[in-house]
Amino acid sequence: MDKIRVDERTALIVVDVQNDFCPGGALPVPEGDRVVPIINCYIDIFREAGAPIFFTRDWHPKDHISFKGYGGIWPPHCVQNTWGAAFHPALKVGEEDVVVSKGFERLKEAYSGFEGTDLDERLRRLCVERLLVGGLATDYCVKNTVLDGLKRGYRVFLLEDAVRGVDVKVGDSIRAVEEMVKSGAVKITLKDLL
Ligand code: VGL
Ligand code: ZN
Repeated sequence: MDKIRVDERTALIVVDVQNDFCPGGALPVPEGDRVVPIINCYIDIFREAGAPIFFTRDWHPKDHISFKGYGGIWPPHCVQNTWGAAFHPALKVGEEDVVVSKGFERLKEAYSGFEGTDLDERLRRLCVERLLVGGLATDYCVKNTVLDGLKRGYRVFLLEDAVRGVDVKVGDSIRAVEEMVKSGAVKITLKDLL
C-alpha cells in the first residue's frame, strides 16, 4: 500500500480516550491505556503537518439512558465534569485541538462521534477528505465513528495499533474490524505514514 502523507485535508480523530475507559475506570477497556503512547505519536505527526486533530469524548448526564438502572447495559461512566470523563492524563490534547462531546442528552445514546454533534460540519469547513481514527472502544465508539465517516463520504483509515475493544462477547472487536473493512475502511499502523 502507498504511504499516507498527512496534510491539512487529513484529520486525526481520537475517540474517547478517557479515564473511565482505561484500567481503574468505571468501564475499563482491557489495555485501554496502551493506546495513549501510540496516539501521541500520531498527534506529533499531525501537529508537525499542521493537520487538524479532533478528540471525541463520551459526556453523559448522571442518569443517562445507557446506564444500568436507567434502561441501559453499562455501568455509569464518563459523567460530565468528573474524573472518569476527563481525558487520560498523558494524552497530548492541545489548545488548538477540537473537543467533540457526545451522548450528553439523557435519552439519547451516541456511540458515533458524528451523532448529535457538529463534527461533520467542522470537518467540511476545513475541507477534510480523509480521517484517521483511533481510540476506544474498537467495537463501540470507534466502529460507529468509522462507519458514519464512511457513510458521509470520507476516506477512513482505522489505526490498528491505536485501538482496543471491550469484547462484551468474545470476538466482538475482531468482528467490528471486519465490518469496518467490509464497509470500506483501510487498516493502517504508524509505519504506513510518510
Ligand atoms: C463506549 C460503551 C459505552 C465507547 C461508550 O466509547 O466505545 N462504549 N459508551
Ligand atoms: Zn457511554
